[in-house]
Amino acid sequence: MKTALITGITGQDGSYLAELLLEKGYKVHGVKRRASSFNTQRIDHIYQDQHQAHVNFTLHYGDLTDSTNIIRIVQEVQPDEIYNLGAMSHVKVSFDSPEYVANVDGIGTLRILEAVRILGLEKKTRIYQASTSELYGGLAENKNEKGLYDEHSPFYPRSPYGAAKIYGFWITKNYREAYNMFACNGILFNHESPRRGETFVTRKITMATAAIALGEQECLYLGNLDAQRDWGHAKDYVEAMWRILQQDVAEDYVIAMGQTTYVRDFVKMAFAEVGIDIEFKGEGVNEKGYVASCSNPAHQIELGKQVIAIDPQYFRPTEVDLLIGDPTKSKTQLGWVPKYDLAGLVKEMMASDILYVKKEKMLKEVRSSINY
Ligand code: NDP
Ligand code: GDR
Repeated sequence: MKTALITGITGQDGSYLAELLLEKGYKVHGVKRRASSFNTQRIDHIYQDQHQAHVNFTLHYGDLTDSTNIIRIVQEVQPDEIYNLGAMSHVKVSFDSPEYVANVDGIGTLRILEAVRILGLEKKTRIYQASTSELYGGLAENKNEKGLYDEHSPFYPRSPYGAAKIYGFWITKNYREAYNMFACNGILFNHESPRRGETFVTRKITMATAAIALGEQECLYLGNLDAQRDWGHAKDYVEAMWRILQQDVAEDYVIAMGQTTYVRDFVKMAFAEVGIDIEFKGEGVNEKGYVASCSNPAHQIELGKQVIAIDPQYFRPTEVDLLIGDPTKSKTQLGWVPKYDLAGLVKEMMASDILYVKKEKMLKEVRSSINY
């Protein structure tokens, strides 16, 4: 039975990866941060009573900014595999807390690598580092001959998040070369799911679409609708992470769908799931007041009502305009085959958020009917 340690286990990817590894018979340990309110919603369904006879899922309090804590956890767990998914992962927020993001996403990666080295586990422990398509920065001239970003494309990060992650990328590669450690980067393009954080654009859109369709919200405020992203499903992407660590040789891999979509088209796809056609109107894309209107009134929306508006607070000081990855290496070398396409992803996210909004609506009604 293999033992895995996952940092960022309470996040979107951590939760799916924990499920996958438990299915494969691993003992799974996760690092969770102490918070003043519950932060384990995504993994509560797999939590086990620690008093049971056979416990194969254990959580440890910890933080990637705390070296001694990381060393102690690695020593206690003696993992065969570490998946370093913990990060301050929001690109826009990284402009507000650049030093913190450098500490967690950059130096945090070093702390994991050093813990393994200090404890003499270089031969035993394989390390997966959660690298990102944000490293490329979306520069058109850096794409390959197919017009995609691959493992050889140059990097040009466009945010404090990207800059911190580029340190994580190179220090992982350096420890592989310097100390012969099995340490790999997965350069993952955007991946989403019903468990995606509510402030990332896809989830923000699916939650708001459900709320608007059910009469619980008037309007959805977004930033740059002209950005293009290569979106996949997080369930497929955690499978790729695992495959990367099962290879004979440690290497870096791009994980992507190879197709890119405008944010505005994601909006249209989400609204189409609830039978609403969105028509975008307006001259400049990024001007305040740029409108989208509903031309096919379903549910409680009247014809022509503005349901999308631009709010410049969501623009980034420097933006990554277009991302599209080349999954050739991961498909041929890892045998990775994604099960979801974008349409399936949007369908699943919408179905889940409709249910979520309905539940919240019911709870609100019940609460307001109770006389405390
Ligand atoms: P999430 O934001 O959903 O999860 C991030 C996780 O990191 C959470 O468990 C969070 O804990 C934890 N975390 C944050 N700060 C710290 C810290 N100081 N110490 C320890 N843990 C911390 O991200 P995803 O699951 O979407 O992404 C997983 C990883 O993959 C991240 O490193 C991200 O940067 C990277 N990535 C993600 C992509 C995507 O499209 N999803 C694409 C490419 C890379 P808490 O729950 O307490 O906040
Ligand atoms: P991204 O994801 O920055 O690509 O990083 P996000 O969903 O935040 O943004 C995607 C694009 O949508 C545009 N956008 C908006 N974004 C947000 N969050 N909110 C809005 O209202 C909005 N309106 C338009 C953005 O400008 C951007 O162009 C994600 C994270 O998971 C990173 O951790 C990961 O490394 C990368 O994906 C790959």
